[in-house]
Amino acid sequence: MTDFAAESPAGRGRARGRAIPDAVIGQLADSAGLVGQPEALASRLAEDGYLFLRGALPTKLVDRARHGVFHRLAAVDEVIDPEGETRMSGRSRRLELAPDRGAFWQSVSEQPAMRAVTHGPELTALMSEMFALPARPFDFIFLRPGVAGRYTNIHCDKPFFTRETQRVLTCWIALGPVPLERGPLFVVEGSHRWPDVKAAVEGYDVGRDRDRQNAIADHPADFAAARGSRLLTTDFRPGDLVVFDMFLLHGAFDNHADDGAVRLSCDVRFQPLEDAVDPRYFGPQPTGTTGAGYGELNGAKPLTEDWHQR
Ligand SMILES: O=C(O)CCC(=O)C(=O)O
Repeated sequence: MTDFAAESPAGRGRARGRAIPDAVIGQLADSAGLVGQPEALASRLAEDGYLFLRGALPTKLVDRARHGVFHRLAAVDEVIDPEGETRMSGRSRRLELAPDRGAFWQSVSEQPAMRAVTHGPELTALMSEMFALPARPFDFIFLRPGVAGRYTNIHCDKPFFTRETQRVLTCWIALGPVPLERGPLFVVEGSHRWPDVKAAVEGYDVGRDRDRQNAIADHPADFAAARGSRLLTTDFRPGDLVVFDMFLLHGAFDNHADDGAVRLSCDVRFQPLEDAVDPRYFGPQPTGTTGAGYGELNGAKPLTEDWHQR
């Protein structure tokens, strides 16, 4: 694996305002060369807990989706230059023009150009390779525009998505450029094998067990250092994918781009077509994890609201 620090000036990755030291940051291993070899993909996924596929989706497809989303955000005055170097405007008319937050966010998330990415034949074919079975995407997706200061705390996905089947994979998609300054996804190297992580989420269902806490509040750099692990990431380009299992710990760095650039990604889960589905995440009006539908997502909040994903 390339040493990320050797390629990248120190301090480009930050979490909660603090630069991530070189010793705990590393480059995701690119498995794009394994596409078309289902057995090799499955064994790399089992080994590493993730697959990073550089350039897995056609740039044109992803560009259309990004432009579609940013046009909707421009229409509520939150971003400027939706087809160029999209930046936050610092203003919002979202709640005045579209008072139903959930309905607005569902219409942005499920617009045809987005569905062409998340539910199109390219991604479904890839994910079917991972399962070595016909696969289907969850209808409910997590579209994430990230403006300055936003980040995601470390957590794993099992407590959200495995009520009906354990055979679920998350697919995180860079819908635009997400270099280190814009708060990319990171995964905690080797964490899918840690017995205490597995034990902590055993039997835990975020939708039912409201008194439990999934996110790890520790600073990601301290957490990785204490475990002798690293935070693996990259300078993502549009169309790059990371697929990961339900136990792998992950989060996202701060968007600290000094030009106000908005980071755009989405994450969508896949499962085998033959497995039972969790009705919360499927159908024309999915209720989502808590029952609030698309309104429960951070993306449903105006970009000017101060929040981060705990
Ligand atoms: O993109 C992010 O900020 C977090 C992504 C995430 O938590 C996921 O894909 O499960």
